[in-house]
Amino acid sequence: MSLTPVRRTLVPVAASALLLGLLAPGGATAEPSYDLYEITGVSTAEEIAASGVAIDHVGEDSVLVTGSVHDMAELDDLGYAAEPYAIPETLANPDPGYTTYPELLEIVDELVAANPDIAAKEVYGRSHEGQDLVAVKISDNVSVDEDQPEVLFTHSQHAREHLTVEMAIHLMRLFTDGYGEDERVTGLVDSREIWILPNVNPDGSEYDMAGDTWRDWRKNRQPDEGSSSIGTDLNRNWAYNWGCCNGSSGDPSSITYRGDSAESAPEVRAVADFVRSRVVDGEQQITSAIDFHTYSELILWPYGYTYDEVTDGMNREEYDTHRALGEYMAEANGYTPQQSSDLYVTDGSINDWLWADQSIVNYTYEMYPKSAGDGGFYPPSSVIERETARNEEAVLRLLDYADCPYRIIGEEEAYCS
Ligand code: 0X9
Ligand code: CA
Ligand code: ZN
Repeated sequence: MSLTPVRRTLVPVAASALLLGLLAPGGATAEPSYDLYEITGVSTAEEIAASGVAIDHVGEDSVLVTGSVHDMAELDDLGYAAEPYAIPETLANPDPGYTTYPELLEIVDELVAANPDIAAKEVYGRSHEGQDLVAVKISDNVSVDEDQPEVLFTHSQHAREHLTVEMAIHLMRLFTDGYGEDERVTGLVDSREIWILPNVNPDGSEYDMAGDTWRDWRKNRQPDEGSSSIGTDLNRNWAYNWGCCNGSSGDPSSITYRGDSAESAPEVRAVADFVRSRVVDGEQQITSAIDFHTYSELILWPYGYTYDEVTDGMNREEYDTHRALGEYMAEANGYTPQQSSDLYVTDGSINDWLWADQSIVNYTYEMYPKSAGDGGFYPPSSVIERETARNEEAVLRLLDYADCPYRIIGEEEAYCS
């Protein structure tokens, strides 16, 4: 992984903050604003992540972070000099090639109407602002809860990671268009029950797209009691080892704020309830999952809260299964496979909860691009088709193994009989 930022058409920093819509008119901010910074001369993000900033990218000798002025002061105290980093001006405006939430809901309704035998929509909850949270089930006999291995795809926990919503749309079309056309896809749709949650943070996405410029928003849009700050980082709000290990912030103004308590974000509670609802006769039906993020082109597996491979609730075979399947998928899409804590420690992430609480073999995909110079969180929409199609084979490999992920290390007898 190397960081070679393309410093073409950089805009002055103050102007860039304005361009990104981070400063309110007159400079008064109702809530803290977050800016992009680069810290050079470091190659690990440990201490930096623990300070409460969000790590955007870990390069060979520099780290890109998003945080508030307050976060930066804390980093300064720790001895890290962060320099403002401006994204190319051409990438600062919302790109209409990305799908808005209302457009997504329309696409889902059309897709379900066109494929009523294999696709169904379920409203599994409401966002903080009251929007429908939707899941799409794809399987044969879709209206029946058959005894088939289930696979979960979650998208867009982080608002600004819009490419992940496009990934969901691509997958929904792959499974419905491919049904009856492509033998492998047909077999998988017939033998598995696929759940796609195409945008688990619609309030955040809408907010990020609603200005004249992208707003670089990460969290949901839930206010915090006793603070003027808005937003909980959904991927720090899950109910396993919540807030345990310096991998999140307790400060509501932080971009990695973990929330008041585990599952305090309605969006997290709703997904967690949905996953719990898939326990039938005491058995979790979902065997495997991917949570899509951007960016850096990585495939990450649990745990994120510790560097240990084998620890509480993760034995050697279980770890080796995660690694082997992660590496097998990475062969298909060219991403870098690693344990998530190798990137930096997080606590309260979906990965750790899905594994520790629900025994679901699961991954975070950090999609395109590899580096900030190719657009960071905001690559042009011209890359959508290529970068979503790129993950088809990797996703199909997960589905192939969904009957028993432990098969990949030859342990199906011990784990799946
Ligand atoms: O920090 C996150 O939540 C994810 N990265 S992102 O840039 N999309 O925000 C990574 C989550 C994976 N877990 C760990 N790296 N521990
Ligand atoms: Ca079925
Ligand atoms: Zn993310």
